[in-house]
Amino acid sequence: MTDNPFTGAPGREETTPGVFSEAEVGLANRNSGAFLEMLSLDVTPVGAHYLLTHFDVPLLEEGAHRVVFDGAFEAPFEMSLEEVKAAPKVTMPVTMECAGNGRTGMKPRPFSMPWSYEAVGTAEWTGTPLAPLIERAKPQAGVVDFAFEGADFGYDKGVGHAFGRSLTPEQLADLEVLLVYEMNGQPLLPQHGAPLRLIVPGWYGMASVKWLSRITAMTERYQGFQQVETYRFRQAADEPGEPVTEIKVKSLMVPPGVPDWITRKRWLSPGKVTLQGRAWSGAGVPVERVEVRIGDTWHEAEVEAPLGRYAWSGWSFEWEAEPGHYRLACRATDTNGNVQPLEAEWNLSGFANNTLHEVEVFVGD
Ligand SMILES: Nc1nc2c(c(=O)[nH]1)N[C@H]1C(S)=C(S)[C@@H](COP(=O)(O)O)O[C@H]1N2
Ligand SMILES: [Mo]
Repeated sequence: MTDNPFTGAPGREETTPGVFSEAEVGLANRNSGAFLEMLSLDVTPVGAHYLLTHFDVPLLEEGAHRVVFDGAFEAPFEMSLEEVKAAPKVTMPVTMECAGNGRTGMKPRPFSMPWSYEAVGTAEWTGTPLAPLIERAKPQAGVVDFAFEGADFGYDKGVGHAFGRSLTPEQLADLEVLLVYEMNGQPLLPQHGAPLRLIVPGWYGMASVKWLSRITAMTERYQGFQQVETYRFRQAADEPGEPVTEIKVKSLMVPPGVPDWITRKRWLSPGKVTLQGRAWSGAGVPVERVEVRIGDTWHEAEVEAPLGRYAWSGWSFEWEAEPGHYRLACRATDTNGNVQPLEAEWNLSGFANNTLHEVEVFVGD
Protein backbone atom coordinates (compact mmCIF):
# COMPACT_ATOMS: atom_id res chain seq x y z
CA MET A 1 0.00 0.00 0.00
CA THR A 2 1.14 3.50 -0.82
CA ASP A 3 0.03 6.35 1.41
CA ASN A 4 -2.38 8.80 -0.19
CA PRO A 5 0.01 10.80 -2.42
CA PHE A 6 -2.37 13.77 -2.74
CA THR A 7 -2.67 14.82 0.91
CA GLY A 8 -1.28 18.19 1.88
CA ALA A 9 -2.03 19.46 -1.65
CA PRO A 10 1.53 18.93 -2.90
CA GLY A 11 2.80 21.64 -5.20
CA ARG A 12 -0.31 23.71 -4.73
CA GLU A 13 -0.30 27.07 -2.99
CA GLU A 14 -3.55 28.91 -2.30
CA THR A 15 -2.36 31.95 -4.23
CA THR A 16 0.51 32.53 -6.57
CA PRO A 17 2.36 35.58 -7.85
CA GLY A 18 3.26 36.17 -11.48
CA VAL A 19 3.20 33.63 -14.29
CA PHE A 20 0.85 30.68 -14.67
CA SER A 21 2.26 27.31 -13.63
CA GLU A 22 2.40 24.31 -15.93
CA ALA A 23 -0.43 22.72 -13.89
CA GLU A 24 -2.67 25.76 -14.46
CA VAL A 25 -1.95 25.80 -18.20
CA GLY A 26 -2.83 22.08 -18.23
CA LEU A 27 -6.19 22.85 -16.60
CA ALA A 28 -6.80 25.62 -19.14
CA ASN A 29 -6.14 23.21 -22.01
CA ARG A 30 -8.71 20.75 -20.68
CA ASN A 31 -11.36 23.32 -19.80
CA SER A 32 -11.96 25.47 -22.86
CA GLY A 33 -13.67 28.86 -22.66
CA ALA A 34 -16.21 30.75 -24.77
CA PHE A 35 -15.23 32.98 -27.70
CA LEU A 36 -16.03 36.57 -26.69
CA GLU A 37 -17.00 37.29 -30.33
CA MET A 38 -19.89 34.81 -29.96
CA LEU A 39 -21.45 37.01 -27.27
CA SER A 40 -23.34 38.49 -30.23
CA LEU A 41 -25.51 35.31 -30.17
CA ASP A 42 -28.49 34.69 -27.89
CA VAL A 43 -27.61 31.01 -27.67
CA THR A 44 -24.01 29.80 -27.46
CA PRO A 45 -23.24 27.00 -29.95
CA VAL A 46 -22.56 23.72 -28.12
CA GLY A 47 -18.95 23.60 -29.31
CA ALA A 48 -18.33 27.14 -28.07
CA HIS A 49 -19.87 26.70 -24.60
CA TYR A 50 -17.26 26.77 -21.86
CA LEU A 51 -16.33 23.57 -20.01
CA LEU A 52 -15.33 22.92 -16.43
CA THR A 53 -14.60 19.36 -15.42
CA HIS A 54 -12.65 18.67 -12.23
CA PHE A 55 -11.74 15.02 -12.76
CA ASP A 56 -11.98 12.81 -15.89
CA VAL A 57 -15.00 12.81 -18.21
CA PRO A 58 -16.80 9.53 -17.47
CA LEU A 59 -18.01 7.79 -20.63
CA LEU A 60 -21.42 6.48 -19.60
CA GLU A 61 -23.62 4.29 -21.72
CA GLU A 62 -27.07 5.83 -22.03
CA GLY A 63 -28.85 2.46 -22.21
CA ALA A 64 -27.32 1.28 -18.94
CA HIS A 65 -27.46 4.54 -16.99
CA ARG A 66 -29.80 4.93 -14.02
CA VAL A 67 -30.48 7.85 -11.72
CA VAL A 68 -31.10 6.46 -8.24
CA PHE A 69 -33.35 8.21 -5.69
CA ASP A 70 -32.24 6.82 -2.32
CA GLY A 71 -31.71 7.70 1.35
CA ALA A 72 -34.56 9.14 3.42
CA PHE A 73 -37.35 8.70 0.85
CA GLU A 74 -40.55 6.72 1.64
CA ALA A 75 -40.71 5.52 -1.95
CA PRO A 76 -37.15 5.28 -3.33
CA PHE A 77 -36.84 4.30 -6.99
CA GLU A 78 -34.46 4.46 -9.95
CA MET A 79 -35.05 5.76 -13.46
CA SER A 80 -33.60 4.80 -16.80
CA LEU A 81 -32.94 7.50 -19.43
CA GLU A 82 -35.96 6.22 -21.32
CA GLU A 83 -38.12 6.91 -18.27
CA VAL A 84 -36.61 10.37 -17.75
CA LYS A 85 -37.35 11.20 -21.40
CA ALA A 86 -40.96 9.97 -21.05
CA ALA A 87 -41.53 12.48 -18.20
CA PRO A 88 -42.90 15.99 -19.02
CA LYS A 89 -40.43 17.72 -21.34
CA VAL A 90 -39.36 21.35 -21.01
CA THR A 91 -36.73 23.47 -22.77
CA MET A 92 -35.26 26.42 -20.90
CA PRO A 93 -32.61 28.93 -22.02
CA VAL A 94 -30.21 29.25 -19.09
CA THR A 95 -27.05 31.34 -18.76
CA MET A 96 -24.44 29.40 -16.82
CA GLU A 97 -21.28 30.96 -15.44
CA CYS A 98 -18.43 29.27 -13.59
CA ALA A 99 -17.89 30.67 -10.09
CA GLY A 100 -14.19 30.92 -10.99
CA ASN A 101 -14.81 33.20 -13.99
CA GLY A 102 -12.65 36.31 -13.52
CA ARG A 103 -10.21 34.61 -11.18
CA THR A 104 -7.12 35.87 -13.03
CA GLY A 105 -8.19 39.45 -12.23
CA MET A 106 -7.73 38.93 -8.48
CA LYS A 107 -4.54 40.04 -6.70
CA PRO A 108 -2.90 37.97 -5.32
CA ARG A 109 -4.09 35.48 -7.88
CA PRO A 110 -5.76 32.32 -6.53
CA PHE A 111 -4.06 29.17 -7.84
CA SER A 112 -6.64 27.27 -9.92
CA MET A 113 -8.25 27.15 -13.34
CA PRO A 114 -7.11 30.51 -14.83
CA TRP A 115 -10.35 31.97 -16.19
CA SER A 116 -10.36 35.59 -17.31
CA TYR A 117 -13.77 36.34 -18.87
CA GLU A 118 -14.74 33.29 -20.90
CA ALA A 119 -16.43 30.89 -18.45
CA VAL A 120 -20.01 31.82 -19.34
CA GLY A 121 -22.52 30.68 -21.93
CA THR A 122 -26.22 30.27 -22.64
CA ALA A 123 -27.76 27.03 -23.87
CA GLU A 124 -31.29 25.80 -24.48
CA TRP A 125 -31.42 22.94 -21.99
CA THR A 126 -34.06 20.23 -22.50
CA GLY A 127 -35.14 17.87 -19.77
CA THR A 128 -37.76 17.37 -17.10
CA PRO A 129 -38.47 19.32 -13.89
CA LEU A 130 -36.93 17.69 -10.81
CA ALA A 131 -39.55 18.72 -8.21
CA PRO A 132 -42.31 16.23 -9.27
CA LEU A 133 -39.79 13.36 -9.19
CA ILE A 134 -38.71 14.28 -5.65
CA GLU A 135 -42.39 14.36 -4.71
CA ARG A 136 -42.91 10.93 -6.25
CA ALA A 137 -40.07 9.53 -4.06
CA LYS A 138 -41.79 11.03 -0.98
CA PRO A 139 -39.11 12.62 1.24
CA GLN A 140 -39.48 11.49 4.86
CA ALA A 141 -40.30 14.04 7.56
CA GLY A 142 -36.99 15.45 8.78
CA VAL A 143 -35.28 15.64 5.39
CA VAL A 144 -33.10 18.78 5.38
CA ASP A 145 -30.95 18.28 2.28
CA PHE A 146 -30.87 16.54 -1.10
CA ALA A 147 -27.45 15.42 -2.34
CA PHE A 148 -26.74 15.15 -6.07
CA GLU A 149 -23.77 13.03 -7.06
CA GLY A 150 -22.05 12.57 -10.39
CA ALA A 151 -20.33 9.47 -11.73
CA ASP A 152 -16.93 11.21 -11.73
CA PHE A 153 -14.52 10.48 -8.87
CA GLY A 154 -11.16 12.01 -8.06
CA TYR A 155 -8.98 13.75 -5.47
CA ASP A 156 -8.79 17.31 -4.27
CA LYS A 157 -6.50 18.30 -1.37
CA GLY A 158 -6.02 14.62 -0.60
CA VAL A 159 -9.73 13.86 -0.31
CA GLY A 160 -11.17 11.26 -2.69
CA HIS A 161 -14.80 11.97 -3.63
CA ALA A 162 -17.44 11.79 -6.34
CA PHE A 163 -18.34 15.32 -7.50
CA GLY A 164 -21.45 16.13 -5.46
CA ARG A 165 -23.52 19.10 -4.43
CA SER A 166 -26.69 19.58 -2.39
CA LEU A 167 -29.79 21.77 -2.22
CA THR A 168 -32.15 22.20 0.73
CA PRO A 169 -35.92 21.57 0.37
CA GLU A 170 -36.43 25.38 0.54
CA GLN A 171 -33.90 25.98 -2.25
CA LEU A 172 -35.51 23.26 -4.37
CA ALA A 173 -38.91 24.89 -3.88
CA ASP A 174 -37.51 28.25 -5.11
CA LEU A 175 -35.34 27.05 -7.99
CA GLU A 176 -36.62 25.64 -11.28
CA VAL A 177 -34.17 22.73 -11.25
CA LEU A 178 -34.14 20.44 -14.30
CA LEU A 179 -32.80 16.97 -15.10
CA VAL A 180 -31.33 17.60 -18.54
CA TYR A 181 -30.45 15.31 -21.46
CA GLU A 182 -30.26 17.74 -24.42
CA MET A 183 -28.33 20.95 -25.08
CA ASN A 184 -29.44 23.18 -27.98
CA GLY A 185 -31.62 20.36 -29.31
CA GLN A 186 -28.78 17.82 -29.47
CA PRO A 187 -28.06 14.94 -27.09
CA LEU A 188 -25.69 16.11 -24.32
CA LEU A 189 -22.02 15.63 -25.21
CA PRO A 190 -19.95 13.53 -22.78
CA GLN A 191 -18.03 16.60 -21.59
CA HIS A 192 -21.29 18.45 -20.75
CA GLY A 193 -22.60 15.58 -18.57
CA ALA A 194 -24.12 12.90 -20.85
CA PRO A 195 -26.42 11.19 -20.51
CA LEU A 196 -27.98 13.24 -17.68
CA ARG A 197 -27.13 16.35 -15.69
CA LEU A 198 -28.68 18.80 -13.30
CA ILE A 199 -29.30 22.41 -14.31
CA VAL A 200 -29.78 24.86 -11.43
CA PRO A 201 -30.87 28.10 -13.16
CA GLY A 202 -29.58 31.34 -11.67
CA TRP A 203 -26.75 29.76 -9.66
CA TYR A 204 -23.08 29.53 -10.49
CA GLY A 205 -22.23 26.42 -12.53
CA MET A 206 -20.91 24.20 -9.73
CA ALA A 207 -24.51 23.45 -8.65
CA SER A 208 -25.38 21.94 -12.06
CA VAL A 209 -23.98 18.44 -11.41
CA LYS A 210 -22.96 16.55 -14.58
CA TRP A 211 -23.18 12.75 -15.06
CA LEU A 212 -25.94 12.70 -12.44
CA SER A 213 -26.20 9.23 -10.90
CA ARG A 214 -27.68 9.56 -7.42
CA ILE A 215 -30.14 11.80 -5.57
CA THR A 216 -30.03 11.13 -1.83
CA ALA A 217 -32.54 12.53 0.67
CA MET A 218 -30.70 13.37 3.89
CA THR A 219 -31.79 14.05 7.48
CA GLU A 220 -28.47 15.87 8.08
CA ARG A 221 -26.75 18.44 5.89
CA TYR A 222 -24.65 16.93 3.10
CA GLN A 223 -20.92 17.08 3.86
CA GLY A 224 -19.51 16.35 0.37
CA PHE A 225 -16.16 17.96 -0.45
CA GLN A 226 -17.55 20.19 -3.21
CA GLN A 227 -20.28 21.41 -0.85
CA VAL A 228 -18.36 22.16 2.34
CA GLU A 229 -14.64 22.41 1.46
CA THR A 230 -14.82 24.54 -1.66
CA TYR A 231 -17.19 27.03 -3.34
CA ARG A 232 -17.07 29.24 -0.27
CA PHE A 233 -16.13 32.91 0.06
CA ARG A 234 -13.14 32.86 2.42
CA GLN A 235 -10.43 35.35 3.29
CA ALA A 236 -8.23 32.66 4.92
CA ALA A 237 -8.00 28.87 4.58
CA ASP A 238 -9.08 28.15 8.17
CA GLU A 239 -12.42 30.04 7.89
CA PRO A 240 -15.67 28.17 7.14
CA GLY A 241 -16.70 31.02 4.82
CA GLU A 242 -20.04 31.73 3.15
CA PRO A 243 -21.34 29.41 0.42
CA VAL A 244 -21.23 30.50 -3.23
CA THR A 245 -24.79 30.39 -4.63
CA GLU A 246 -26.51 32.85 -7.00
CA ILE A 247 -24.72 34.47 -9.94
CA LYS A 248 -23.79 38.14 -9.42
CA VAL A 249 -24.71 40.82 -11.95
CA LYS A 250 -22.16 41.05 -14.77
CA SER A 251 -21.66 42.11 -18.39
CA LEU A 252 -19.20 41.40 -21.18
CA MET A 253 -18.43 43.10 -24.48
CA VAL A 254 -17.83 41.65 -27.93
CA PRO A 255 -14.33 43.05 -28.56
CA PRO A 256 -14.80 45.52 -31.47
CA GLY A 257 -12.57 45.80 -34.54
CA VAL A 258 -9.80 43.29 -35.23
CA PRO A 259 -7.39 41.73 -32.74
CA ASP A 260 -3.68 41.41 -32.39
CA TRP A 261 -3.07 37.62 -32.36
CA ILE A 262 -1.23 37.44 -29.05
CA THR A 263 -2.31 40.41 -26.93
CA ARG A 264 -5.97 40.51 -28.15
CA LYS A 265 -5.74 44.30 -28.19
CA ARG A 266 -7.98 45.79 -30.91
CA TRP A 267 -7.57 47.96 -33.98
CA LEU A 268 -10.44 49.74 -35.70
CA SER A 269 -11.18 52.56 -38.13
CA PRO A 270 -12.81 55.85 -37.10
CA GLY A 271 -16.56 56.23 -37.65
CA LYS A 272 -19.68 54.34 -36.62
CA VAL A 273 -19.10 51.25 -34.50
CA THR A 274 -21.76 49.18 -32.82
CA LEU A 275 -20.50 48.13 -29.39
CA GLN A 276 -22.45 45.13 -28.14
CA GLY A 277 -22.38 42.36 -25.59
CA ARG A 278 -24.35 40.46 -22.98
CA ALA A 279 -25.43 41.15 -19.41
CA TRP A 280 -26.95 38.86 -16.80
CA SER A 281 -27.66 38.46 -13.12
CA GLY A 282 -28.55 35.48 -10.91
CA ALA A 283 -31.72 33.99 -9.44
CA GLY A 284 -33.87 35.07 -12.39
CA VAL A 285 -33.38 38.79 -11.60
CA PRO A 286 -33.55 40.88 -14.82
CA VAL A 287 -30.86 43.29 -15.98
CA GLU A 288 -32.09 46.86 -15.74
CA ARG A 289 -29.34 48.85 -17.40
CA VAL A 290 -25.97 48.57 -19.06
CA GLU A 291 -23.50 51.44 -19.34
CA VAL A 292 -20.50 51.67 -21.62
CA ARG A 293 -17.39 53.65 -20.66
CA ILE A 294 -15.56 55.46 -23.46
CA GLY A 295 -12.67 57.58 -22.20
CA ASP A 296 -13.95 58.91 -18.87
CA THR A 297 -17.62 59.08 -19.85
CA TRP A 298 -20.31 56.50 -19.19
CA HIS A 299 -23.03 56.10 -21.85
CA GLU A 300 -26.38 54.35 -21.54
CA ALA A 301 -26.61 51.24 -23.74
CA GLU A 302 -29.80 49.71 -25.09
CA VAL A 303 -30.80 46.48 -23.36
CA GLU A 304 -32.80 43.78 -25.17
CA ALA A 305 -35.37 41.47 -23.59
CA PRO A 306 -33.81 38.08 -22.75
CA LEU A 307 -34.94 34.76 -24.28
CA GLY A 308 -36.14 33.69 -20.86
CA ARG A 309 -36.06 34.47 -17.16
CA TYR A 310 -32.66 32.80 -16.64
CA ALA A 311 -31.02 33.92 -19.89
CA TRP A 312 -28.72 36.88 -20.46
CA SER A 313 -29.78 40.09 -22.24
CA GLY A 314 -28.11 41.52 -25.32
CA TRP A 315 -27.01 45.15 -25.14
CA SER A 316 -25.70 47.62 -27.73
CA PHE A 317 -24.41 51.16 -28.09
CA GLU A 318 -23.68 53.14 -31.27
CA TRP A 319 -20.24 54.72 -30.96
CA GLU A 320 -18.89 57.44 -33.25
CA ALA A 321 -15.26 56.41 -32.82
CA GLU A 322 -12.61 59.13 -33.05
CA PRO A 323 -8.90 58.39 -33.43
CA GLY A 324 -7.26 57.54 -30.14
CA HIS A 325 -6.35 54.88 -27.61
CA TYR A 326 -9.16 53.68 -25.34
CA ARG A 327 -9.85 51.25 -22.51
CA LEU A 328 -13.53 50.53 -23.15
CA ALA A 329 -15.58 49.01 -20.35
CA CYS A 330 -19.15 47.95 -19.66
CA ARG A 331 -21.15 47.77 -16.44
CA ALA A 332 -24.56 46.24 -15.70
CA THR A 333 -27.15 46.93 -12.99
CA ASP A 334 -29.96 44.50 -12.12
CA THR A 335 -33.51 45.36 -11.04
CA ASN A 336 -32.54 44.78 -7.38
CA GLY A 337 -30.10 47.69 -7.74
CA ASN A 338 -26.98 45.49 -7.71
CA VAL A 339 -24.25 47.01 -9.85
CA GLN A 340 -20.88 45.66 -10.93
CA PRO A 341 -18.10 46.91 -8.63
CA LEU A 342 -15.15 48.90 -10.01
CA GLU A 343 -12.71 46.71 -8.03
CA ALA A 344 -12.79 42.92 -7.63
CA GLU A 345 -13.91 41.78 -4.19
CA TRP A 346 -11.04 39.47 -3.27
CA ASN A 347 -11.53 36.00 -1.80
CA LEU A 348 -9.12 33.12 -1.38
CA SER A 349 -10.46 30.98 -4.25
CA GLY A 350 -11.16 33.84 -6.66
CA PHE A 351 -14.91 33.25 -6.87
CA ALA A 352 -17.57 35.51 -8.37
CA ASN A 353 -15.35 38.31 -9.68
CA ASN A 354 -17.91 40.55 -11.38
CA THR A 355 -15.82 43.65 -11.87
CA LEU A 356 -15.71 45.44 -15.24
CA HIS A 357 -14.74 43.87 -18.57
CA GLU A 358 -12.17 46.23 -20.11
CA VAL A 359 -11.11 46.08 -23.76
CA GLU A 360 -8.09 48.01 -25.03
CA VAL A 361 -8.79 49.58 -28.42
CA PHE A 362 -6.76 51.71 -30.89
CA VAL A 363 -8.76 53.78 -33.38
CA GLY A 364 -6.85 55.00 -36.42
CA ASP A 365 -6.66 54.92 -40.22
N1 LIG B 1 -20.09 15.84 -11.96
C1 LIG B 1 -19.58 17.08 -12.17
N2 LIG B 1 -20.43 18.08 -12.34
C2 LIG B 1 -19.97 19.34 -12.55
C3 LIG B 1 -18.59 19.62 -12.56
C4 LIG B 1 -17.69 18.51 -12.38
O1 LIG B 1 -16.47 18.66 -12.40
N3 LIG B 1 -18.23 17.26 -12.19
N4 LIG B 1 -18.16 20.92 -12.71
C5 LIG B 1 -19.12 21.96 -12.31
C6 LIG B 1 -18.71 23.30 -12.63
S1 LIG B 1 -17.57 23.98 -11.58
C7 LIG B 1 -19.27 24.01 -13.65
S2 LIG B 1 -18.86 25.63 -13.89
C8 LIG B 1 -20.23 23.39 -14.58
C9 LIG B 1 -19.74 23.50 -16.00
O2 LIG B 1 -20.62 22.86 -16.89
P1 LIG B 1 -20.16 22.68 -18.42
O3 LIG B 1 -18.81 22.02 -18.40
O4 LIG B 1 -21.22 21.87 -19.08
O5 LIG B 1 -20.08 24.07 -19.00
O6 LIG B 1 -20.45 22.01 -14.29
C10 LIG B 1 -20.49 21.70 -12.91
N5 LIG B 1 -20.88 20.32 -12.74
MO1 LIG C 1 -17.35 26.21 -12.15
